[in-house]
Amino acid sequence: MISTDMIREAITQNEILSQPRCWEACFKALDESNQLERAGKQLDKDAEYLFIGCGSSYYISQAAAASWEMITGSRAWAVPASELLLFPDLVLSGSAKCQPILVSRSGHSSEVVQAAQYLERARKIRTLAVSCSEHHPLDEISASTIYLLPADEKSVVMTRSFTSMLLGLQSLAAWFANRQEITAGLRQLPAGVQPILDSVNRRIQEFVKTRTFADYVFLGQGPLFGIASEGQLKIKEMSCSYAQVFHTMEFRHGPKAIVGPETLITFLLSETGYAAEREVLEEIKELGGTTLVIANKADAATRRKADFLVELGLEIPECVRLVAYLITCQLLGLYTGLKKGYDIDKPRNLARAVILNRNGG
Ligand code: F1P
Repeated sequence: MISTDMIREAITQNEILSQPRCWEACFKALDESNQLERAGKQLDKDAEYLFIGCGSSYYISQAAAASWEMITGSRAWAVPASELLLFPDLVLSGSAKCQPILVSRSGHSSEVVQAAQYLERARKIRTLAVSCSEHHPLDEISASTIYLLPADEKSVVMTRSFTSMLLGLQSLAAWFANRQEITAGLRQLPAGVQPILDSVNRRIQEFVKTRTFADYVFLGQGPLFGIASEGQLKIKEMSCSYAQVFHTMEFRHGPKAIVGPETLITFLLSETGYAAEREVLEEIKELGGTTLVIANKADAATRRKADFLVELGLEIPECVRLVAYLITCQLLGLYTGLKKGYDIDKPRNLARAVILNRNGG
């Protein structure tokens, strides 16, 4: 059971709950340091944007690439650093000028550092890095780095560093494309998300206390697929539970075979694909699955099919709402891990960064 001692001591919990304040501090630091303008001036309107990372930072890259394309109209895609290292021609096949953006909380992950070395030295391609710390191998190699220092964290698993680096990249896209309504929307997030965080933090503890699941599925489409991917990773990292991610509509094509009351299916419903994604929700509920639904606005049909509903109600552009969807997934992972008696601050088998020795072991 969740003992008050364990909750009081979990650094990771405090860092999850600190996010709105942390985002405020990151926006202030970006403004005062003029980093967006300095980095933005180096970017090329005709380039294609390749986002690269590992683990949670790869999932940031997925959500950032989708956001970048929605905000700037420039082609953008994401790959894990290993894919660039092992199949460089597959990744860099396009003819257009490629602008790589490397994402790493620590700046020490060997695969990301090797990817920067390969791009800068072997391919003579200038890279931009994004990190929550300074003075590390990645910022020594990359042509320039955007720092989100207020978002650095003690926890092993990435929480506020994830949301803050994604907001930093969305802010850069908005600056680069001169989309002031996006910048305005981003700056409304801290105040808009705080009450959601407070209510979900209370409600989800009760939900986790009263329910036990054998496995977890996270579903999302478009820019929400990267967020759903991070959701499944948080459950794995913080509670050592079995979790999977799919595009919502893909879940029908076979994976729905696993549905039962002991399976918790988390739907990150988009606005763009709402009607089609809700039909999957209705079908999965008919099959007897337990459903957790996060949506900006929920209609009566969705309310009827949700065992746990989070309605964000944020009056800001869709692609700016991504981080608000992730909070619930982070808290679900935290309280499920505490319920199973895990020390969230020392997740099993994990370190803050994956550092490989010379021969890659
Ligand atoms: C990336 C990462 C984390 C993961 C674990 C190991 O680190 O894969 O996403 O949770 O902590 O490191 P980084 O390159 O962003 O520092």
